[in-house]
Amino acid sequence: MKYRRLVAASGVLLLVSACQGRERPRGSFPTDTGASPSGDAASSDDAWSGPGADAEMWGDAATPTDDGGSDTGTTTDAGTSMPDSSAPPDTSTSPDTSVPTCPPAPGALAIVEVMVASQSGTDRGEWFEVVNTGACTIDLAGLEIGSPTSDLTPVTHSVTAGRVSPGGHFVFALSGDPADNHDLPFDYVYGTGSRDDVFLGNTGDVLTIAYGGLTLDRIEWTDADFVRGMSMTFPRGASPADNDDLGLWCDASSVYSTRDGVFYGTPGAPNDTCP
Ligand SMILES: [Ca+2]
Repeated sequence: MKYRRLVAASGVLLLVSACQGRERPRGSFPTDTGASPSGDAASSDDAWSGPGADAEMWGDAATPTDDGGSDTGTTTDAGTSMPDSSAPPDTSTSPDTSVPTCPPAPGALAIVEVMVASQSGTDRGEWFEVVNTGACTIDLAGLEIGSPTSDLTPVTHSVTAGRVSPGGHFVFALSGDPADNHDLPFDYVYGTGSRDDVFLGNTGDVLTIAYGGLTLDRIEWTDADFVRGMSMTFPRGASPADNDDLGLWCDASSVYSTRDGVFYGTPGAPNDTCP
């Protein structure tokens, strides 16, 4: 399916609070009632909602396991193509701290894959992937992941550590537990296991990555824009600068896990192509 209603944009001022000042609603945690991985899109929101507020820091949840980058990527800016399958695989297992880094910057980091809902019920199998489209290894510390609750309360997580080399893919996971994320290969965990986590809403939501108050990329979807168990995928070979072109996105076709279901996507690897 195409994602004509998705929105990706850069260069937009992010109007969300820093983690220290964040307030979260307390309330219900709706149960998903949507379709199976082979069926229709999800029909309910898994984001928390309700009145009240509770501030909580997020940094302790970060568990980087891999720098996720590839030192062999060939892209140099957002206007070039994503790495394709002919590129050498990402074999990095730990950050090389001797490599000079750049901070996240507009045009150098793009959201290219999003698993809004991996399954029905309480779902902690959500994840998303970014690609470094610049020429410099990016130090992801300080990157802010943002997604509001269903009542539009801002929720952010400030990334504590992580590096992604030029052309490299980097996977942010809600959960680092293989039983929750279906054996997902990931680079960083942004969830804490609490209801205050950043959740990707199933009835429609927005995901942003920002740095220094500037939004670097933004993806918006509705319940009609994804299939449960399949990531929304920006196709390999297309320019991330074109991820505003909603017709270019599609459902992933590669299977990355069969643990407790069948899950489609290419976490940490070049994306599938689209029909
Ligand atoms: Ca991928």
